[in-house]
This record gives sequence, C-alpha cells and structure tokens, in this order.
Amino acid sequence: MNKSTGKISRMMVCVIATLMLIAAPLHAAKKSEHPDTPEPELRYKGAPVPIDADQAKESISPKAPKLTPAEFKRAKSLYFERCAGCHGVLRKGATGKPLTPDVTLKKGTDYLKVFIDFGSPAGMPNWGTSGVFSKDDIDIMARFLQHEAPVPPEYGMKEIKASWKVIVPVNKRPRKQMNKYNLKNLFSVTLRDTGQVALIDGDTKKIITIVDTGYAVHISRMSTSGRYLYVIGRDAKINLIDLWMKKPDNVAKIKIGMEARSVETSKYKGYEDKYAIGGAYWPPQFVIMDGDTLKPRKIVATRGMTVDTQEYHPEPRVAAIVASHEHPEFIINVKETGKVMMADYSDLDNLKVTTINAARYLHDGGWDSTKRYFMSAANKSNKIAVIDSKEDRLVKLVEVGKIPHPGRGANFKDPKYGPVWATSHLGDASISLIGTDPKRHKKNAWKVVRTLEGQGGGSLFIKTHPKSTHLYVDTPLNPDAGKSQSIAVFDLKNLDKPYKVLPIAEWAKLGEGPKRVVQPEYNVKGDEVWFSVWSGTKEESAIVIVDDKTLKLKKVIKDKRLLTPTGKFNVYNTMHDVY
Ligand code: DHE
Repeated sequence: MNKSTGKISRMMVCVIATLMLIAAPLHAAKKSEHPDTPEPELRYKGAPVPIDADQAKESISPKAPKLTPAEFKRAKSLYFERCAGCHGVLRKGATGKPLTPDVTLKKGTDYLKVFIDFGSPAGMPNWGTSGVFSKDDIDIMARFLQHEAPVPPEYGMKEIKASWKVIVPVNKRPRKQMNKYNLKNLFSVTLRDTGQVALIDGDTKKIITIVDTGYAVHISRMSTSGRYLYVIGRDAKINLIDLWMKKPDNVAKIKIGMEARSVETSKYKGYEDKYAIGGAYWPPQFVIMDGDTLKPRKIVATRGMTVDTQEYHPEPRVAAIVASHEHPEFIINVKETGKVMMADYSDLDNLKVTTINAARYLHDGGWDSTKRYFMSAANKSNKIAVIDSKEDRLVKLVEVGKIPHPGRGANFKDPKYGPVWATSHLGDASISLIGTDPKRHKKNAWKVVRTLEGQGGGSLFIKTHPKSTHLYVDTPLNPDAGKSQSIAVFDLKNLDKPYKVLPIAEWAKLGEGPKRVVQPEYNVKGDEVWFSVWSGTKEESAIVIVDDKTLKLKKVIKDKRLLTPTGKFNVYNTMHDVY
C-alpha cells in the first residue's frame, strides 16, 4: 500500500480483487494466516499489543465512512490484537505500512476490504480468507482505518507512581545471601505465556522457584552485583527479584507504560545496582528508577524526528537498552526514528542525552568483546550501527544480510581476521562476521570480513562463549520444521568446515507441538549450552542442555510448570555481558 498504489483507479481495484479472488483458493488451501510469511514469523512480528482498547480515545473523521459506537469498539480491539504490532499503535507504520487517513481515505472501503481479506505478497496477512476475520470484521476494519487512529492515553509519573509497590523494604531484606545456591549459575527462564519466570539452578538443573511477573514476560537482566534480577513483561510491568532471599522472590514492582520490551541496570563504576531503566513501546518513553526499590525518578520521551527523512514520528518505540561501561550512561535504541540515545544518569536533574544518528528500525544488539562498541541492529535497513560508547559517536553503518537479528550477538576470534562480532538474520541464511579490532586489525575493522551460510532464514539468536570453540545459530522461525527444531553449530577453529546440525527438539522427546528451538545460552563455566524447545501452552515444552565440547545431549529438563519457555538468562553471563 504505497503512494503509487494509492493512485490506482476504482477499475484497477476491481482487477486486483478479481486476481485475488482467483488466488484465494490457493491461500485457503495453505490454511496459513498469510501466504508468503510463515505463521511463526507473523506471530513474532505481530503479537497482540497489551493496551486496553477501551482506553484509546476515538476521533471521528467527518470524511470517513460511518461507524456505530459498537463497531468502533470492535474495530479498536481487533486493531490492537491483530494489527498494531506491525502498523504501530498510531498506524504511522513500522514493520507494516502507514495506515493513516491521508493514505486510507484515498484508497476507499472496497480497496481496503480486498487487502484485509486477501493480504498482499509484501507481508500483509490474508485475514479474511484465513478465517480469522469475518466478512463483518473486514467491513468494519476497512471503514475504521479511514478515521483518525484512536490514541491510547499517556502514562506519566502519576500513573507510574500509582503502580509502584515496594513489597519488601530495603531494610527488611537479607544482609547476605540466605540460600546455598550457586547464584552465578542460576538461570532466569522466560515462561512467555504464563507471565512468570522459572529460576533454575544451573548446577542441579532443578527449578528453584517460579516467580509471577508481567504479561508475556520478555527479558531478564541482572544488577551489576548479581543480587537483583529485573524482569519486564510486554505489559510494561517490571519485577525486581532479590536472589539473596532464602527463596528468591519479588521485592518491588512497577508499570512504566502500557507496552514494553526492555530493561537494564547501571553498570558504570560507582553506580553498581544504583539505577534501573525500562524502555516502553507505548507511550514511547524510557523511565529511570532506583535500582533497589524501582522508585521512578525520570521519564524521557523518545518522540522526535526520523533519522533519514527528518519527519516527526509520534511513536518511536524503545527497543534494546545496554548500560555503558565507559561512562555513567544508558544506551537506548529508538526503533522508528533510527536514533540511539545515550542518557547520562550521573545527574538526573540536568540529564544530558547524546543523540546519535543510526538507521531505521533499530531493534536488538550487544557489545563487542571489549565492551566499548555497541553493535546495534537496524533491521529494516539491513545494517549494523557501530556505536563507540567511549567517544559517544557513530563509527560506521555496516551493511549485512537481510533483517539482522543478533539478540546480543556473538564475539570470537576469526582465525584469519581477528576479533569479530557476528549476527544471524531473519531474512536470509547468512551469518555476518564484522571485524571489531581497530587497533591490531585495522583494515578489517567495521567490515563484514566473512559470511557463513547457516541452515536458513528465520534465525533470532546466535551465541558463543570466550571458553568455547563453537558458534550456535538458531532458526526458530524457519518454515521448515527440520530447521526450526534444530541448531546449526560452527567450528570456530575451522570456519570453512560445514556446520553440524543438532536435533534438539528430537532429543527432548516431546509430543505434538511446534517445538521451536530458540535462544542458546551458556552456563557460567562456558562448557554447556541451554536451548528452549518452545511449544504452545497446551503442549509440553522442555529445556535441552548440550555438552559444548562433545556436542552431545547432557540433560533434558521437563516439568509441567515449564510452559512456553523462550529466553534464558544466566546470572553471571548477563551481569558481565558475556556472549
Ligand atoms: Fe523479543 C529481546 C522486541 C518477539 C524473545 N525483543 C528483544 C529486544 C527487543 C525485543 C526490543 C531487546 C531487548 C534488550 O536487549 O534490551 N521481540 C520484540 C518484539 O517487538 C517482537 C518482534 C514482537 C513482540 O510482540 O514482542 C519480539 N521476542 C519475540 C518472540 O516472539 C520471542 C522469540 C519469544 C518471546 O519470549 O516472546 C522473543 N526477545 C526475545 C529474547 C530476547 C529478546 C529471548 C533477549 C535475547 C538476549 O539474549 O538478550
């Protein structure tokens, strides 16, 4: 739905509709929500937005076709549930195209109905022919999209403070570790669809406890001391868990917005455990809090101009956040503007923010091995932005494969090119190795020095460890079950050797289910690697542990409480950014 298609006449709409009708049985036969996008990928990009649709204020546009109040209500909840993940809460466009009235009014109801019904090869799902939307739903949505987007409320200090709760005050908490766990080897495991994390003892492989957190919990991060664990849910709830308690549990919680993905803690010398930061998708803002209580201190909006066209964007979502080791700064990826904000937390009253131009849309990323350079993935631009956290500047935009998705990436020494940081891709099978040593390997620095070929596209995470000679690459969103349920392992001593495939899901011996194998994570010693085998809430999932030396199965963790495990965060490796 771009500008040129906007000029298509009514007659051409009919032609397109006819063509799509011819193609419809094909779509229906595939029983997929979208003919060209594998269902998991669609769900990955377009997960429901946890904003209460009733709170979003409607604004009726006089030129748009009429909707009854009941139809408006229905359209709003369908939009947040199915569409906002890709098109943005305000419909300004993100993974999906903009759907604002200046675009949609020109297209008209009939045209929009066809698109919603049949989808498009560019990535729009076929909501009608897949049976997800009824004919009525399609008609309501086509009219709704021609009105101004309903705007969810802001969420400022008043609301944030009202949500804040210190469950155990600091002076009532233990003064030393009260349990016997080897905390460095503890894993916080995301139980995605139950709104919980499982804390698993990495030595015994037993679940220590299950802690309630926010909805569709996303990531865990550690305080510098290794005592406090921070967990963020998609509903923007942050839970602070004290690992020193006899049985680790929540000691404080807060909600920093209505939708969020990222949390991090201050790591600069002198500020250990002092501050935490949460980044929200809606409202587009980040919030700095006290590290031990989550008391909210400062809210900073990310709204502003885009890096390339320099147009105002009202909804630039906060993606990955890392804590600088060079300065008292948080480094914040702002997705839709394509800018990196470096917020200096040494003086919150006179907050200095350095804004660095990178590229759209910034998503995830991690440190190079020296922890000076932040390697940030601009996934729609197929680039990695290299940010120098010492000099607070952009070093280079490095062209990589299609839709880089590194997680935090992987650092190792290429036998020929020296230290590299690597990313895999959602959009193709390549793995790009970028030289990261501007001192001793100057001519290789900030260039793709080598490209490996993995199992296929649909990769989300890649991992190695300083003590390992292996590189693990997952492909959970690959349409081929053989690939989404296994892992490719490269030999770092001989990168020309073909990769080995580990049949992780098969080793888990589970019943029915998608059994996507996702996110490798090492233990503290770097001699074993944990993988989630991720199925639905009604199916059995597992964690499979592989011996890193022999590449043989070491252990399968199964437990009826282990529902929909995805991310796993080893305490020591997360504290020290080891990857
Ligand atoms: Fe994530 C990291 C956003 C879907 C598992 N995910 C991140 C980060 C962001 C993000 C911004 C970086 C956080 C940081 O470093 O501070 N993820 C999003 C989305 O917007 C998206 C595409 C859709 C959504 O609606 O949420 C999405 N993510 C998923 C999944 O479907 C995954 C595979 C399973 C799940 O648990 O939901 C998933 N995302 C993860 C994991 C990390 C992550 C495991 C952390 C990786 C790490 O090693 O640090």
